[in-house]
Amino acid sequence: MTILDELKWRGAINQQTDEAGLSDLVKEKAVGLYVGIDPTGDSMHIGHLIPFMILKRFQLAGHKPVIVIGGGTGSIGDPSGKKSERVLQTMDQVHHNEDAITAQMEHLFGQDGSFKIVNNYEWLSKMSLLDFLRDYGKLFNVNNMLAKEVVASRLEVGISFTEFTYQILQSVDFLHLYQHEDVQVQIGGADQWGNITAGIDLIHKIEGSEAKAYGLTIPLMLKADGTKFGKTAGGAVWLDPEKTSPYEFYQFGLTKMIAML
Ligand code: 485
Repeated sequence: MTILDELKWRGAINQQTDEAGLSDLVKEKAVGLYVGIDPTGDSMHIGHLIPFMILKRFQLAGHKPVIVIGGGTGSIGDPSGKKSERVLQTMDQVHHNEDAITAQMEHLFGQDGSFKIVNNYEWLSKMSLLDFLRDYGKLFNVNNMLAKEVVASRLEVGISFTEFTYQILQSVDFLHLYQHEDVQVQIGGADQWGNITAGIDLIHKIEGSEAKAYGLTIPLMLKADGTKFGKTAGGAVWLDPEKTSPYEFYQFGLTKMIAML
């Protein structure tokens, strides 16, 4: 049984870009995989935990996880799953949140060096506007970008050019990690499908259509009553014990999640 069979058995896979290709790859070698998170708060919440626990399962199976802290993308704001435009965070807020999330990741993934944490601020902040437009913008077709569910669902209320470009930035990340960190797989929640597939398309355009890059999404978890998992009457269920006590966290219903973890 491969790690992918196990995840399937757990009901932890929503969509895959190439099931057979990825299944062959994980049998062949230790694969580099990544999950990204934007530092929009100073703690992860329970909704983040599941994709990162799945990344951790790959680590335990001998693969090589990379965690991307989105200092660059977090300063823009992912429109995925948002009904209206986000308010920009100050760069001070972004950097403060990066530190808090990085500490939580170290806690989750351990200190043994079998994973890597990188911050996309490092490469995205160095890209000039002309590089962005010439090297990447030219490879994105606006018609395809408009057709992505995330953008299409915002056309009536409107979307700024800033948020519209978000999918390009996340695609540049996947390409960067493919080229420099030996990453071939991106994992995210179901709302990340459009961003992940945009990244694979970019890799294929730049590295050739035979380049082996794959995407896998995890189902959005809903409570039995159909409402969003991870929210209580008081707000989100945080991993920071100062924000949600271990008692409250347990009460929230860890038992409901055990099969997924
Ligand atoms: O290269 C990347 C840069 C940023 C991101 C991913 C890859 C973050 C991503 N765009 C995003 O917004 N993720 C959400 C976040 O940061 O809160 C959530 C997703 C959820 C799951 C979780 O992150 O909404 O589905 O992927 C880990």
